[in-house]
Amino acid sequence: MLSTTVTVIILTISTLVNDDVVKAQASDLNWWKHAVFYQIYPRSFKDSNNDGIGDLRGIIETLDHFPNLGVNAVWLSPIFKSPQVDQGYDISDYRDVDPDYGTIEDLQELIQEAHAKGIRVILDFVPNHTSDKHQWFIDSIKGIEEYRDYYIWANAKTDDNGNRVPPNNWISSFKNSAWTWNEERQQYYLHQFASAQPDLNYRNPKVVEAMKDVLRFWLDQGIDGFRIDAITHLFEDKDLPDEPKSGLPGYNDTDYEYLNHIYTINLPETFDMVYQWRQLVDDYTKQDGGDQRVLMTEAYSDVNHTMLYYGTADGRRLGAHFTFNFNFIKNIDIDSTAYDIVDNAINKWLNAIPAIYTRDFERTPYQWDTSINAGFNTGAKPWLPVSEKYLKTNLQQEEETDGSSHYKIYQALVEIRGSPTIVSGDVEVEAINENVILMKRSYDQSSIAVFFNKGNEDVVVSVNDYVPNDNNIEIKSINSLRDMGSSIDPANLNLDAHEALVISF
Ligand SMILES: [Ca+2]
Ligand SMILES: [Ca+2]
Repeated sequence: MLSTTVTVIILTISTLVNDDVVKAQASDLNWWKHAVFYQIYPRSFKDSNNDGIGDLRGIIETLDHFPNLGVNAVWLSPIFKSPQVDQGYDISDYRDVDPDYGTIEDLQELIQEAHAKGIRVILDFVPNHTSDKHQWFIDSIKGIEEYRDYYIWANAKTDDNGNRVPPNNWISSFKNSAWTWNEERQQYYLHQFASAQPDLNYRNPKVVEAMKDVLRFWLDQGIDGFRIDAITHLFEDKDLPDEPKSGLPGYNDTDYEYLNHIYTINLPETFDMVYQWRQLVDDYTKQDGGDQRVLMTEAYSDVNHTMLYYGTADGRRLGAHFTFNFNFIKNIDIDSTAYDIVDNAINKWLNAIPAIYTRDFERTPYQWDTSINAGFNTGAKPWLPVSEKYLKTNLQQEEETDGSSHYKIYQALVEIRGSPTIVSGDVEVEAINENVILMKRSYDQSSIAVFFNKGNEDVVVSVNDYVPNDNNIEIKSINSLRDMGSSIDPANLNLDAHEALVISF
């Protein structure tokens, strides 16, 4: 786990030209290049009114946690009004906060208080689909002129037996047909996700404008940017052609993987829309002044497509400020060798562009301290059970312990990440052997290197080519038995199983 943390932190550092550091100090247009982002899952973070569900006031109460940790920006998973069919990614009102989380006034207060503490606030933007409870969809079903073409409606086809069938073979990411019949409208509507999440029709200029208005609405509330959800699915081929079979073994015709999604993901129009949104936030920043508002995209795509989300290859049009790198998750697993990790995940990415990447794996309530329900609330049954480990594993314990803790290691990593060597240094990534990975950054006579042994056995390696005899251990993983401030012997570096070290020289 810790070695993962080390990798992620070090790789989050942009390969900035040196001038950027100077510029960043003079102007906050570049703040996002150096910031550490923290994803908050509001439902599980802190429950202020003891109803079992984390909420915005809970986040307000705990804001000091972030500067203490070294975090400068928080991204909130969706907090908008939603029937919660898909964890809030099914939005029934883009301009209001779900009562589970509080009110729009709470959000305004959260933004103000966060800004006062130097923390930026990023909201989730879910443009591909609304909830089927959104008024737009209700009016679209009724055929009300303004909203009739807000969604992707198509007539049924008839099979050889005279049965009604969907207009094509497209499959939802959540399995089965991507089309659901609507009795009232007597047509099918498209949903690339759940049937309760009808896809918006971005070929309708009214939809494009309405969603741009949503972005402006939140910018007017003072937020610092958006993380755009499920962007790859925005546009579909307007002629609705059948998709070819993928030929992948082990899937049947109800599985998403059964088809090769050439007509439903990464269409050129989708990239164009991201460029339009980037123009919108840039124009807003220019007109309103203040710091750069940012766009981040989530795109489960190959590197070439992912790069297009940053902008056109000729650089004439800009896209997202950064895109999450899912190669860390998709291209490697626990059995990957150091060579696999360097080749498949790190270099593929560094050869393109590095970006900030965070991800939470746990949705159970946050473990603050040893009080009831780990301090998530004052005793009401939380919406998900609190981990039984909380008496031993909680923030307070990790902060107050005299020994090492993941919290302290994370803090130290965030701090070292701000050093000029890490911010501006040249980067070198090597697999020393099957299990040992080296990442090194050098800038102006100083270097910082990270070694970690991902293997289950201890190992001895020679790293003379990378590290001089005169070196200092700055940070060590929680399992490491070394003394802080001691040095390693580069001719004979003995790394325990899963040991990770950050060394300066
Ligand atoms: Ca609550
Ligand atoms: Ca779509």
